[in-house]
Amino acid sequence: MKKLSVLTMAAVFAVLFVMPYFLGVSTGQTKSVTLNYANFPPAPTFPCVQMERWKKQVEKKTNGRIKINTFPGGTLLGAKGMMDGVIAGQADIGCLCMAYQPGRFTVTNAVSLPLGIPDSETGSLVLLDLYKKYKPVSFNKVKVLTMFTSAPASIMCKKPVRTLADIKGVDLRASGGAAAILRIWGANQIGMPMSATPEALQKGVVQGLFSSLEVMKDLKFAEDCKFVTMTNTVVYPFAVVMNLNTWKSLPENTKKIMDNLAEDQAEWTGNYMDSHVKDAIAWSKKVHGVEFIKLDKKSTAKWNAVLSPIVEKWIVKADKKGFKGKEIVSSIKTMIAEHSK
Ligand code: 3IO
Repeated sequence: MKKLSVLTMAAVFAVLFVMPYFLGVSTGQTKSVTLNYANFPPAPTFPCVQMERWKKQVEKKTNGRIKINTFPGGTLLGAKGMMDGVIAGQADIGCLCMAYQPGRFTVTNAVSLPLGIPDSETGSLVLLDLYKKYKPVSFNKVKVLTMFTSAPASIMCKKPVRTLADIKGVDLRASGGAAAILRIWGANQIGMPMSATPEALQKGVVQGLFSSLEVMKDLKFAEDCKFVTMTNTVVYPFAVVMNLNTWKSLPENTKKIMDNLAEDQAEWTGNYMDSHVKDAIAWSKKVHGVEFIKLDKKSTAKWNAVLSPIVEKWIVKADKKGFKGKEIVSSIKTMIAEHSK
């Protein structure tokens, strides 16, 4: 009697759990879900490096229940269509630079005001905090997985820019808040995503760009831009977003794993960026003989002094759109002080 019931139980167990396994039928617990993750720049750049890191973390922490297919280089969605592509479900996940649609992401783009964010780690944590504090409506149609920023931007150029007089009329590429800064310095600012910049530089459409310096190595800009002016002025903000239906379809424990990863991922990306900028500077000097032009204290003060109207103007504009411009700026200042300790 006892023997039989053990056998019966073993048979029932086999039918329920073991046989489906051999037949390739998944039970609820072992079912694996594959998600597509789109990114706009080429694979060696930092938005894609952080994408691969996030993929690895999620696959490991979910024991393979979630698989991520990554699409760098705009192969699934491009720079400007990223947000709408994810909303429409053309990709489950997308990494976007908010500077490419400055009117769309008013609150979070405020981290691109000249407020003195010292590095990417600080910028990334400030941006994520800002998002959590204000939960801007511009992200209502997606799930935000993380946010981060570039390192502060400097000028990479085919000719030397040593003074404010040198920059007048030079064709330089930048987007969003960084673009406003170039214009006030007197450059001929040209807007385009980073992914379009290598071709523009090669064709001579632009003489240089204003962004973080790791691209000197990752996109080989050191081959064309033999001069860098170390302005360290403004960061570019990024968001990683997920299609809402995809998010709702995920198991609770997976959602928890992804939520718990948000801040860790922001910090990791900031750290990676900050150390990679140092690598890229050393590499550009050694391999391509790039000259890095440092501005002394007096010049730095001069370059920064002309920027103050930008913040004032942004506050007026944000208020008109119904945001609390002044409060947002002072929140950012407080968050910078907290995170750069
Ligand atoms: C950036 C964008 C794509 C790949 C590498 C990058 N490094 C800094 C940025 C910031 C940015 O979006 C831009 O357009 O300068």
